[in-house]
Parts: sequence; C-alpha cells; structure tokens
Amino acid sequence: MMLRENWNDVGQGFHPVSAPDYLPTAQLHELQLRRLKAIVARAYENVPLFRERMDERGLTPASIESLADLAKLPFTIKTDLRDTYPFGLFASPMSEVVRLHASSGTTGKPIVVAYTQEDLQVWASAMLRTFASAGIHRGDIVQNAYGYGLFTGGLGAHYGLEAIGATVVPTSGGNSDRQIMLMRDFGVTGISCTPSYFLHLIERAQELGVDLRELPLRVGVFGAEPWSDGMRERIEEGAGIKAYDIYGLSEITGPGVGAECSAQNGLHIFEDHFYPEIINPETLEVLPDGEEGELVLTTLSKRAMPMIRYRTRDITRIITEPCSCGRTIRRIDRIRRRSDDMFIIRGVNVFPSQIETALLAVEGTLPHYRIILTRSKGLDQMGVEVEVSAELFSDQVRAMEELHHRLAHSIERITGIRAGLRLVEPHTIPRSEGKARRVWDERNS
Ligand code: DLL
Repeated sequence: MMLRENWNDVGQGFHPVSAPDYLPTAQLHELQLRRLKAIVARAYENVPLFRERMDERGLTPASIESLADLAKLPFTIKTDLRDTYPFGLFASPMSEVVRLHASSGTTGKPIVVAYTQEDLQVWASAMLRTFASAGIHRGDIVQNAYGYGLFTGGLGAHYGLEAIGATVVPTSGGNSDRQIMLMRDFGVTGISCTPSYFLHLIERAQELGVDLRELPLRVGVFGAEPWSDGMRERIEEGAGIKAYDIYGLSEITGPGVGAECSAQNGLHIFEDHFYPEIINPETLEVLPDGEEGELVLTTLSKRAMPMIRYRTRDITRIITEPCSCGRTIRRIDRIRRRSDDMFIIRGVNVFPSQIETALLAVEGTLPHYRIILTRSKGLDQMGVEVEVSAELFSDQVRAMEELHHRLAHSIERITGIRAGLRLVEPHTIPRSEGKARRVWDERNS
C-alpha cells in the first residue's frame, strides 16, 4: 500500500515526512474540530448505543461546536464492546468492512474491531509516521515479529512498513532460532515486537553464539505492553540498538496511536486522528494538560467503528513542554500502569511496573521476573521471582545473599511492601512470544 501524499524529499535521500505531525496548532485544532463533528454525527446516525446515550443527555451532533464540547459526550468503556459483541458498534454496513481484528482479553468473548478501506489507509499512515519517528526509512530491512492474526500488532506494523518503503520480513512471533538466523542472514536493520519478546531474542542469540551488537541491527520499535526505562537500558545495551516505545490499542485502531521520536522523551499522539483527553478516573473530570490520570481517546476519522471518549484504563499525562524534534502534536508520558493492573496487598496499592523498576535498579538481575500473589491465613502475600545470571547463581553464596538483601530492600523502598523474594536460575520463568504475563494471582484459587 503506497501513501504518496506522505512522501517528501528532505535532503537525506528519499525520506518520508509526516506533514500532520508538524501542523501549526491552530490548523490542527481546526482539522480536529471538523473531523470531530463528522465522527459524532456518524456515530449518532449509525450506532444505536451512541444515539441512545446522547439522547439521554439531550445531545445531538449539533451540540458539538468546539473541541471543548467533547467533554459533554458520554464515555465508552470496554464492556460496551463486550455487550454489543460481535458487531453492535459498527457504523458501516458489512459490505464496507474489509478487515476484522479481535483482542483476546482474559475471560470470555473477545472484543471485535472493524476497518473500512479508508480506515486501513489511515492506520497505515499512522504506522508510517510511527516508524518514521523512530528513524526507519526506505532501504531498511525490518523484521516484524509482532504476532500476525487477530492481534493488531502484526498486520498493523506490516502495512506501515510497506507504506514507508522498508523491506518487511513478516516473521510474526515465535520460532526464535529462525528469527535470529534471518536477522543475521538478511542483514536486518530494524525489528518490531514486544519488548519482552525481544529480551528473549537477545538471550537466545547469546546462547547461539550470535552477538546482536555486531549485526547491522540499529533500531527496535517496541510496544503492546508496559516496559520500564530499566528494561530499555537492558535492551539498548544488550543489542546495541535504539529502542523506541510505541503505543496503541485495538479499540482505537491497534498500534499507531502514539510513538516516540528521536528525543525518546514521551510519545507523540497522532492527534489529527486520535484525540486524547486525560480524566480523573474517579470523578471523571477532564484534567488539564500536565496532570496524571486516565487516557481517554476519541477516533476522529474511524469509519467502521468510531470510538467516542473511550476509557483506555492506561494511566499517563499529557506533556506540556514542546518537543525538541519540532513535532507540534502533543506527547503523553510512557504508560507505566493501567488502572486495572493494580493489586492491593495488605491495603497498599502496588503496580507490576514498580516491581520491575525495583528489580532492574539492582545490578546482577536479569530482566525476567514474575509476581505471585497468595493468601495465607487471611493475609495477602506478595512473592517475587527474579532470574539472576548463571555465574552468580552457581557458586557465590555470599554474593547471592547480598543481592537478595539489596533487591528486597529496593522493592520495599519503592512499594512499601516486604516481598517474599526468590532468586531463580536463568530460564525458570516462562517466556512469552507476545505480551508478557507478570502477575500470577493465586489468592482465590
Ligand atoms: O497492544 C496494540 C499494539 C500492538 C500496540 C503493537 C503497540 C505495538 P491491545 O492488544 O488491544 O493492542 O492492547 C492495548 O496494551 O491499552 C495498554 O494497556 C497496553 N499497551 C500498548 N502499548 C503499550 C506501551 C495492542 N507502549 C493495551 N506501553 C493498551 C504500555 C502499552 N502499555
């Protein structure tokens, strides 16, 4: 799929420039308002759930006169997609829907999302902008190890890479030995997959005697799950690459909602298509830029399945300072937690990302861990298992004790909780080809 309008010659060879990233703010707002009015009208006219909810509040599409009026509209939440399973939120007839994706979720039915031809074009252009901001260009050979299939990662990245003119190697996830062989034999310069899967590839390459730092691999585009700055350091050092964070969710489009640029300091939201708000998840009030809260997104151009004020559950803030890269579209902070991945241990709120930060702050740990929650005599316990290097594990009892002490202290300092800590051998903790599972909650089983 070629998107010629996004191409420009900027003097570094043929390089894609993503014009909407640099729109003057007034022009961007004008575009956003125009699209917002159209999408609200489309949702109102075609999706019974949106119409009922707007009618209940005495709203019509004409109620939207400014971007601030968005705050009048009702929110959409994940259960709305489940309750209308499979096609109840579609605003296009099936004859115009050319693609379906689905997100598995933890229980029951998946949520289903739909795309028209135009939606796929917008998605590919958003992914083109994603890869362009990570410095990927025509001539790059990019291994796309996001899962192909119902998950949006594989195909979402695939069409963005083709649009930018890079050579895609569509490996999908899994078969790590072959991934490493192709990476080496093809002279792959870029990789896209989940950060946890890439850590596994680094580890497997070491075992196979392949030093990724000596390959032409230059850049990684990682997302679909939270990953800390500590994780980024391990990746960048382990593979000798630049690692960029990308964000998205199926309900809004898939990957391509936001992406880091060369500044690696927050993710630019492609807000000409995906309008961000931050709300207080308790009061549901819109918060000013800069304040942390729940990210709410409205799709401004999605035709098959418009989403109005979708509550993502992802916690972040909008960064107010302009970015050194010159893009005018706003940035969000990296997403370190979701409001629903928090667990409560003896009255204290804990997020898995806090444990990751605590573990990786201490030298000698490997970036593979899991959290096991149990209940004994009515009291919640948090167990943390983390892998340590084989050398440490084998013979240095004193060093292990010292590491154990430092890690326990680090976890307690960050979370306020004393964890039952176990240092385990490399490969003890299950690896994932997609999103890593960090928490095993065994309190009710
Ligand atoms: O994970 C889409 C995607 C694919 C994004 C590939 C990036 C790369 P879902 O499976 O619907 O879609 O999961 C969406 O994953 O609400 C976040 O909680 C989480 N997530 C996605 N990207 C990031 C990230 C894809 N960069 C959910 N950092 C979202 C933290 C992320 N969490």
